[in-house]
Amino acid sequence: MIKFYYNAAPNPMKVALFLEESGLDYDPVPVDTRRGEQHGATFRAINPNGKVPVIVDGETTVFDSNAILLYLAEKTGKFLPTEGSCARGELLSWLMFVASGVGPFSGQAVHFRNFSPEKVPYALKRYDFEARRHWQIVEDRLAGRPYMLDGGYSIVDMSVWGWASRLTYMLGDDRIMETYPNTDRLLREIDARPAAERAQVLARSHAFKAEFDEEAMRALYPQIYAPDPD
Ligand SMILES: N[C@@H](CCC(=O)N[C@@H](CS)C(=O)NCC(=O)O)C(=O)O
Repeated sequence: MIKFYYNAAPNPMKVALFLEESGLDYDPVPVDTRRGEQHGATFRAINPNGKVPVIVDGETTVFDSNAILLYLAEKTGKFLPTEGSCARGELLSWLMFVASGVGPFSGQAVHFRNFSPEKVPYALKRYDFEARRHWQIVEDRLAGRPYMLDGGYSIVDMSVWGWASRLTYMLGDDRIMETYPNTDRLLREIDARPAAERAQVLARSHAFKAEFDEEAMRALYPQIYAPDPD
């Protein structure tokens, strides 16, 4: 059975969605990142990057949410576009666009808006601007097509869904979904799927630490406590 190391954050939730959509048997293992469990030797042995999600499938360990989505889609043959090099090219392009653009810029926008110990106007502006630019590309892609890929609901939509639910918080803008109506439509459609509801039940089934105290800050943002570079 697949072991699934997770918490309730956007990247693990994409994988929870896939596992629930596909009906694969899995054993969820909570990793409380605010308590620093991602830095323990046992967890580091399976993911040297010290982040969730990770899956262990027999002899195979896969870390990074988008790598896991691709691995599981290829393993099951589900939520991939139909065959053909154009479809494959589209899949890889959009999946990597989310992995290397939407995800990191969204994460930094959240960080500099909500967690940075100093308000750095330039960093705030850059990441807010870049996050909005990437989300506008998603929004435009979804204009006139129901899903990110022409072949139907796929792992790219799951990957977008993980972060889309955090847009309001990420950009500090209560009306942001009015700016991105197509993204909002996809988010609501996926939220209403039984698999997404089960993924949310999983997220709530473990009492992850809620407080954002010094232990959590040290675990998640160790650079704050690191010596200044020369
Ligand atoms: N690129 C990675 C990012 C994973 C990631 O940042 N995970 C967060 C939760 S969403 C985490 O484990 N944070 C703990 C930490 O940074 O120490 C992915 O897509 O899986």
